[in-house]
Amino acid sequence: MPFRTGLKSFEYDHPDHGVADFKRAVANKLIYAVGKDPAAAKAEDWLHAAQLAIRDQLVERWMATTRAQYEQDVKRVYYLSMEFLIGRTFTNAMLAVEQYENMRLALADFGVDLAKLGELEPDAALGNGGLGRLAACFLDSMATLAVPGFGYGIRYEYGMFRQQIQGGQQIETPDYWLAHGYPWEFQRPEVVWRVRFGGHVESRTDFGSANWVDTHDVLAMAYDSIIPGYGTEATNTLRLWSARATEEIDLSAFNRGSYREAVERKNLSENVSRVLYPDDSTESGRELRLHQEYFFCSASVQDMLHRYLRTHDNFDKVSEKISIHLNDTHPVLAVPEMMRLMLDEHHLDWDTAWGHCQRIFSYTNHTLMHEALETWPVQMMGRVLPRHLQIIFDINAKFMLTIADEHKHDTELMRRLSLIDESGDRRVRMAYLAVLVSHSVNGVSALHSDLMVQSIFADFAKVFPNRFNNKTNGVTPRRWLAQANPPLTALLDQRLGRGWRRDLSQLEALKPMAAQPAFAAAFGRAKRQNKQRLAAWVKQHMDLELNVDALFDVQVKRIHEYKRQLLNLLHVVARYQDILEHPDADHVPRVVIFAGKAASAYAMAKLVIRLINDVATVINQDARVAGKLQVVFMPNYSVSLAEIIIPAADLSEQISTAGTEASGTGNMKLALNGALTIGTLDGANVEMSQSVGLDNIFIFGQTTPEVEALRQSGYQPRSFYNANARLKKALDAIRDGAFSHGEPARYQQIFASLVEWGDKYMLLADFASYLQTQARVDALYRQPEEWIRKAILNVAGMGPFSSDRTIAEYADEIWHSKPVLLKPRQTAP
Ligand code: B1H
Repeated sequence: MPFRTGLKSFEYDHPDHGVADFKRAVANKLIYAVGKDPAAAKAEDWLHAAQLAIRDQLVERWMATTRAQYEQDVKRVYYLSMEFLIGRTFTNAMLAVEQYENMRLALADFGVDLAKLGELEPDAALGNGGLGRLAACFLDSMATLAVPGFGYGIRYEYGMFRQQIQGGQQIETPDYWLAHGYPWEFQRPEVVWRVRFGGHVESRTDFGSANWVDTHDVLAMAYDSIIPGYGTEATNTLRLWSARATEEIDLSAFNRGSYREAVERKNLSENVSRVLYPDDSTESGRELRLHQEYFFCSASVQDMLHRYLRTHDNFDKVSEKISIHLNDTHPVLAVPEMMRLMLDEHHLDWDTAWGHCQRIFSYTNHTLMHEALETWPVQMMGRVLPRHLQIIFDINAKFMLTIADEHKHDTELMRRLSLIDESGDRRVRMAYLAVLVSHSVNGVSALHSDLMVQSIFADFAKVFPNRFNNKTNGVTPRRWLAQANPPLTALLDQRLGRGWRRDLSQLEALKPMAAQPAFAAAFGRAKRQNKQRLAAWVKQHMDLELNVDALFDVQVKRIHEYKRQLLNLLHVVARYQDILEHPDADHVPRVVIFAGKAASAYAMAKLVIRLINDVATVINQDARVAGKLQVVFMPNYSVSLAEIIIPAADLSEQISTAGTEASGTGNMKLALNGALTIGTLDGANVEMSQSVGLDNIFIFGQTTPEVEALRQSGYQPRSFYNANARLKKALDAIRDGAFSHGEPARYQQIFASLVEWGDKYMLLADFASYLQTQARVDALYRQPEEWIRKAILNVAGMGPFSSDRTIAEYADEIWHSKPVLLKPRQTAP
């Protein structure tokens, strides 16, 4: 409840926008908030002061948006995600409120370079890869479209680990991103929810309420960050939960004289939000992870029900006012938690509560890979969340009854659909619970959504045919073009105006310009500037001089066997061997750039990183290929590094085995920045090829049905190895230690996994097609005008891949939410 003061007037300084206003604001922040004498201030102090000055610009809008949401009693959309890969905020916020230039000039008057300050800001890396970055792009688009969207997640103390390369190998070091504080967040010590674990259940009635007692409790404290929309007043909230011990120290232990025990218990509770699990596309299944998932689901659901009940005195309208979107299965515990609160705390009956849940929840599936599908041992869940396990059993019992009824007691079907996997140790299938509760289940590209209903959810699709749909992913053009690529942005603004930032379909107007020599030349100059910026980074951080005339061939993403960095590397090795064999031939110069992290426990992925680095060392030191081939592994791939690499790419490698990459979003970012794609018909590559036209993209390799057929017929990788001399030569060099002098056996496992152990992702089957297509890439690069024309047509075709389009579809077709209406901005509140 607000604190009534009886105040008559309340005046505060509205932040102004001019250069002089910014100078004053930054000076005041430096003195009064940072507490630094300008004579002693370090770059970080100026950054902090400037961030606070920009933050002031957002706060008024934020309050106005929140007020309008209450006044209009809007339907709120809660986006629940274990990951939000935000990256840096400072430049993004300045661009959102169109104050970059004013801030630059203001700081310049103090002798401070804004561009340099921006690079000091640490990334908020609270995510692994595509799934987490998608959540961040969605926050940006929800705000920009004035969707009343709230992100809910975990405020990890340690985000994605930092990757160092030592002796060619990945070393993980902790990312303590909060070391200097995080100026974009507001701690809300008064917004605290009790989250309970363990204990046992008393006085339970079937499908009714129960008493959950003797629990160990942890507190969830809210931290709010402001998410500004672009070109709108609308400003949303990302609320992240931080774990706190229930009592600062356990007084009873303290009084027993066991101070250490008391402190340890506090530490254990607070471990819940300590660290992000660094496993992309694989499920780790650890008990702490279960704690994390429940911790943030419980706090979020309690929080949103509390907000609802502030303005409603019963649950009748709950599904008209609340939509909860599950970003993969990681937040599925929100479902039994919602049921528990409705049954046990608010005493609704089962059918009413379940009905509300079915209207409230929707779910996105992000992967078909078996090892990523979350299941929790019944035994573990019973120990950690006994009440929730009961609720899940009750949900399942009702479901099984209906299936038995409607399908003539088909026990085989019931076994397949059950929320409990009864083979081996019993496990809860979280994806099935998500599908069962949700009124909408979507995949993230057309291909993925088709495969989803044909494979992992085939039985559910028969039972609930109307529940499944597609929402192809997108990326925010604000960060991935306007912010990351200033030279191209300037050119687009000059030719198209500035409207593409909010309506990316306007890029289509570039199509006729692709053939204009003046435009093409300017486009080429912008690309070259970005390549020079990347080369400067590599020079500074890796002491390597890149040939900027070379084709920049880029593969940046998590290191995973299914993404086939090794296929790329086989091409690199074959190319190297070809240059050595034909030294006088006319080779198109290339710089092959890799970046990405391997999950810390994923030995094969780490070995791939080491091989890339070993190959790079050999090739970069070999004078015979100087100027013709260079290989770079850029360490510590992150959102901010992506912003440097992506605008500089000529060629985008999207080469996963068909049917394995759910969508990809890097593919969209690279094409949006004028890279041509070499890729398989996988994920969103399929739709990208339709949008840019097959003449403007390099598609190769087996299609999904071909992959399937080859697998069925008994794939023999060795026959491909024996049949292709270039493939054999490249693989033999790796096996025999050409890149691991002194330790010839180092890469035998890699050879074996491909040639002897079945080559799960069929690199060898696609190698020939990949090499032929790489030769077509070279041929096109010899015709710079044709290359640029196609690059422009790629940018022109990226309109549909804005996350604004994606979010508009979610809002219309899944959430049924309406934008919040905001009064035009006034100077007084
Ligand atoms: C994607 C994940 C993922 N799919 C488990 N699945 C995780 C699975 O910590 N875990 O346990 C973390 C992440 N991430 C990616 O989602 C897909 O591979 C991409 O193809 C897709 O573009 C992206 C966004 O939809």
